[in-house]
Amino acid sequence: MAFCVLGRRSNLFRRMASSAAAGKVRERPSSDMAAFKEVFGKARHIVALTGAGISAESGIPTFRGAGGLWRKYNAQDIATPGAFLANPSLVWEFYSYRRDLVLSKKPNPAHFALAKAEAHLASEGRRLVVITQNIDELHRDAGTKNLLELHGTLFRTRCTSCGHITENRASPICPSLAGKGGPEPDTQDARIPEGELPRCAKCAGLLRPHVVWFGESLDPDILMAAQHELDQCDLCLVIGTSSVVYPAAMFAPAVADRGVPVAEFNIESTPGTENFGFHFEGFCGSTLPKALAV
Ligand code: BJW
Ligand code: ZN
Repeated sequence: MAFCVLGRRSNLFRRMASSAAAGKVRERPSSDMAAFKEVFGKARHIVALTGAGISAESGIPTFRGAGGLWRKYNAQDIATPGAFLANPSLVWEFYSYRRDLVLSKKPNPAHFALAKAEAHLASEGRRLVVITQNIDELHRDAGTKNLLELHGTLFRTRCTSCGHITENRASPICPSLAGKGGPEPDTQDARIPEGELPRCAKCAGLLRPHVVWFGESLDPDILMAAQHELDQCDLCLVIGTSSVVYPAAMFAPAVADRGVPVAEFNIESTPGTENFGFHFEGFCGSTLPKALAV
């Protein structure tokens, strides 16, 4: 699987390099909604690849761009295995804060548009599946059933000793993290003793959020399932992602590479845009329900 993904990436880079070398000018992506709707009306297997931008209108911060989490926090200090090893208290404060924030938020019209489209298409023997990089579970809350969560979820923990994975929506997740808010950036203080951080009910080991940090591999079963959907799809929607984090960043360009229509919904262009046939600029809470309305 890893070989297949890496192979696709190098093919993509080769294709980009060779068209640049040949001086080929790519057509700008179309923003013709009627043309998109014609493609959507005929598609039988649709993959929607989503990122933090789809939850922005629910009040959940994105990572990059104005107000993004990585503007305030250094990802290396807070979203890597090394960061957790060095200061589990800081990392837990960050995730506890985000759990509490997300628990107070609801899906928005973009999440609901995908869930509604999935149900409608299913009634016609067609398929829509959401592959999300988000860990906020708002797609589930909106009613999406065909869902692959590439980067895990805020509401599962994994034991660093025995590997046991548990659903957990408690707020606070443990008494020592009650009402702490987000950690101050660039601070190493306020260390909660490890014994007072979330612990495993089975073996008392230190728990960690069941999410995928930088430098960690994605769950191979989820990655394989995502690859299967991408291989089968005849339309791909790319919604609210900056398309800079791998392996997700190469999914849609690889689909476009085999001639399948790809439509991007974003408030701005991304490094992926030039590979795609459609680009709808604007808040996806407005553009997506229009695009998927039947
Ligand atoms: C709107 C909107 C509105 C706003 N409407 N739009 C190949 C090349 C180079 C590097 C690598 C590589 N392969 C692997 C790497 C390393 C690394 C990586 O990709 N680094 C890059 C940054 C360069 N990848 C990994 O480490 C991955 N692991 C892996 O590949 O394992 C094998 C391996 C390891 C090491 C080396 C080689 C191979 C794991 C990545 C895990 C990412 N984890 C995070 C944190 C998860 C937990 C958490 O949430 O805390 O996942 S980082 C963060 O970025 C989070 C997101 O899921 C992810 C993507 O962000 P996303 O969703 O795109 O959000 P933003 O904020 O970037 O963009 C929002 C977009 O919305 C913007 O475009 C806005 O314009 C738009 N928007 N409002 C529409 N209303
Ligand atoms: Zn355990």
